[in-house]
Amino acid sequence: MTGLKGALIGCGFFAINQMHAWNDVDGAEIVAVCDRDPERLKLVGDQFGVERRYSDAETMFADGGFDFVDIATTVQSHRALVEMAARNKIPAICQKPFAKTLDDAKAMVEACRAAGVALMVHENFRWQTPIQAVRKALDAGAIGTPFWGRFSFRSGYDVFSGQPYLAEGERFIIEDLGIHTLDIARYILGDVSALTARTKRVNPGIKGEDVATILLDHVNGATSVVDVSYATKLSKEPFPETLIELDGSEGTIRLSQGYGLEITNGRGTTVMDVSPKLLSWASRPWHNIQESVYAIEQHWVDQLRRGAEHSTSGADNLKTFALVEAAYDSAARGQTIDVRAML
Ligand code: NAD
Ligand code: 89Y
Repeated sequence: MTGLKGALIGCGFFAINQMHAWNDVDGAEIVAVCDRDPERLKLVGDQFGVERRYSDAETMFADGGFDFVDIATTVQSHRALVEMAARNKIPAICQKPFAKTLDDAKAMVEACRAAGVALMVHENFRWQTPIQAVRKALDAGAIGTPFWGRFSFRSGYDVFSGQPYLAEGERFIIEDLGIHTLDIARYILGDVSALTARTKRVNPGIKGEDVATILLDHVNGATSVVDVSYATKLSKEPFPETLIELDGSEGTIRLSQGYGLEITNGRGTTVMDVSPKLLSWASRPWHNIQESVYAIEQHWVDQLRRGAEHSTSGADNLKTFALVEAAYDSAARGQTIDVRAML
């Protein structure tokens, strides 16, 4: 079967990972790149040997010649670019955060549904090797029915040097990083009915919140805590690891710093190393994220070829994005938010 041809919009900091991963993916290649910043366009075009280069997405769509688009811009342009893809009947991948508001996100899902094109959000954290290992252990019934969980990301890593815009927005950690942790909580314990959140800004050099503590009521009756911080200075920096604790009717799972997975149940305790692979182009400590970029891109191609729904389809991601909005709303009003009423 011939490979799919893709076009990438947004040649910034994170797109480098996406382009490396596309080189490794079986069944797809990037044939055109687009960025309104000529320096970034040249850098990515030259580094990855892509001849077709555009400063304007409309012109690229008009020229065509590709089967899907990978939108790697920051959130401000997501709605316009996804709707452009839908108008041109081109399946689209959109980076997180999916949209600026839940209403925008719903409109984007509807535009792609009406156009009959696939839409996947690049919500890659659930594709990380350690997270997949936790999902597999649960599916194998290792701890029975989980009734409680904690999904924790606490770090003092300087994310601002690579992504300076993160210091400038009114919103920071929930929208940027907590969005992944909330998605992992949904992936592991299922959809959420209600949410309560508290936030803080500790770092005086940024505008948004850098600490959030979020309590989730899952539809299946489980309770979990999602706690995220970029103001936590530890002797051994854990970036970018998500740590997980799960208690179930028949045992417990602990995913701890250093990618150790411990499962305790009636048969005793097993300890496994669930470290991500260090891909040829990857570098520590980002390799965990980088491997998941490859995994989600391969999933995009495989499901597109089968005509099957993606794990993080636009429709699925509305349920994660609603948690982001609910968290800000809850923190602002000091109230518990009914998440189901938002969807
Ligand atoms: P960036 O600012 O470095 O790059 C964005 C690029 O898009 C810039 O070069 C800009 O010129 C270009 N651009 C913006 N609007 C455009 C438009 N309408 N047409 C053409 N080009 C346009 O940003 P980044 O750090 O690479 O982040 C991009 C996205 O990736 C963000 O949404 C961020 O949250 C996300 N991200 C995801 C992960 C992950 O693990 N999934 C990790 C880091 C960043
Ligand atoms: O932008 C963020 C993301 O999606 O993963 C980590 C990050 O790069 C910084 O928080």
